[in-house]
Amino acid sequence: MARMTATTLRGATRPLTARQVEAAYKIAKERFAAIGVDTDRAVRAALAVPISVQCWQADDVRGLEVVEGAFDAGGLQATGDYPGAARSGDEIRRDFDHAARWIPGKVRFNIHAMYAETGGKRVERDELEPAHFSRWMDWAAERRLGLDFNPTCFGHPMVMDGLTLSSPRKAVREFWIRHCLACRRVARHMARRFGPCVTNIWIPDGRKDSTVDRWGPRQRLVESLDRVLARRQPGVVDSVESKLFGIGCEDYTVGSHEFYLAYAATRGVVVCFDMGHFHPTESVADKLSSALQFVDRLLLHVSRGVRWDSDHVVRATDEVEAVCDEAVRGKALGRIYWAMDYFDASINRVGAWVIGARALRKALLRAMLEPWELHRRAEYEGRGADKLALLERRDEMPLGAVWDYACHRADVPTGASWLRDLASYEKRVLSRRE
Ligand code: RNT
Ligand code: ZN
Repeated sequence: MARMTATTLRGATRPLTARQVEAAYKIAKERFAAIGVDTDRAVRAALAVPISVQCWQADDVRGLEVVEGAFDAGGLQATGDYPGAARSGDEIRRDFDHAARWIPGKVRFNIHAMYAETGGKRVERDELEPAHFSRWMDWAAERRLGLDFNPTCFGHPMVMDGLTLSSPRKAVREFWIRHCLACRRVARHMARRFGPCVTNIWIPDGRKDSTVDRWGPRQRLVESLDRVLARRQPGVVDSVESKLFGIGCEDYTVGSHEFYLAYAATRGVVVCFDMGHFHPTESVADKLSSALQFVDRLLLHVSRGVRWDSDHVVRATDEVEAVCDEAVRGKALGRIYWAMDYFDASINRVGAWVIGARALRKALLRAMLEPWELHRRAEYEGRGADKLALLERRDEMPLGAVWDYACHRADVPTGASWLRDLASYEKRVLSRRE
């Protein structure tokens, strides 16, 4: 039995030859062409969508700051104790260099203020400067990666009574305003070097139980955000992210969905939808065609909540496929920033990155292979049965062959063949970390 398993795994991770990939693609291409879909175009378009990969998957959102004591993580919880978490910027970069070889298409890298490298010196968050991120920038320049950057308004002693920008204490609010302003200066610097830098503000502010003042914190948050965003910074793509609840903030989240959607629409900034930040039965996909009537652009934090905002590794689930479908159907790709946001400490973390990025890319490709006009016509002509049958048909089309071809074109391994390399990286590098 054990031998059987080993043999099967070896089969599953055997790389396809170029010949095999191309032969299967040729057939797939014809089948898609018959329903009016140009697979070459879809592959090109799917590989061109930038996906921003989150640095915080590498180290369970610990960050690199020189700090004393432990702080409340602001409701973020990486669970699991799989060995190999990165312990320094160098280790995160090394891990990502490895992961990047298995991720097809255009990628960016997403860092947080808490990943400042200050040479062992303690630097307060409101005093951060571009120089504290120069190692990230030099690395990104060498790899030709774009960079995104976020203020870190959690995991810090200035989070008082669970509040930051909405705190009733002036000193607390001012500290976080200064932090966000400092981050926008860093982002501006990054934008100068690498082009537009998405700078997303998420705060943990909320209350655990039976909140009686739901107004004050929201009024203060409007004022604080207005101060942070008063002056546009060239190249900085400002964005605000809502949440439904957090651990310890079950009753009230200051920055709710309605709050930020209205804020973004009235202030002309980008709104971020994190797929784990809504009620589990709520469709994030359905929000695209509503929000984009009123805001110019969206940031999507692609995540996978399991029962709660658990930040599981992204897979090509129905929800992710639906979001991609909606983006493509609405011809809205140029108005959406794609970023991944999860952190799983219970599996190989490099693998976690690769699985999520490949799954999202595959879902984008799938969306681009939809014969949408055909489906739409059935809908408008009242042929409901045709529409359902055609949608069912979609899953019978050879997406896998086109996906393999896309990987092959992007010069990354097909199928699960990268798992062999992952095992060797784990053995040589990750398992040696304490
Ligand atoms: C938290 C938000 C936020 C963070 C990252 C680290 O619930 O999703 O985006 O996950 O910024
Ligand atoms: Zn998020």
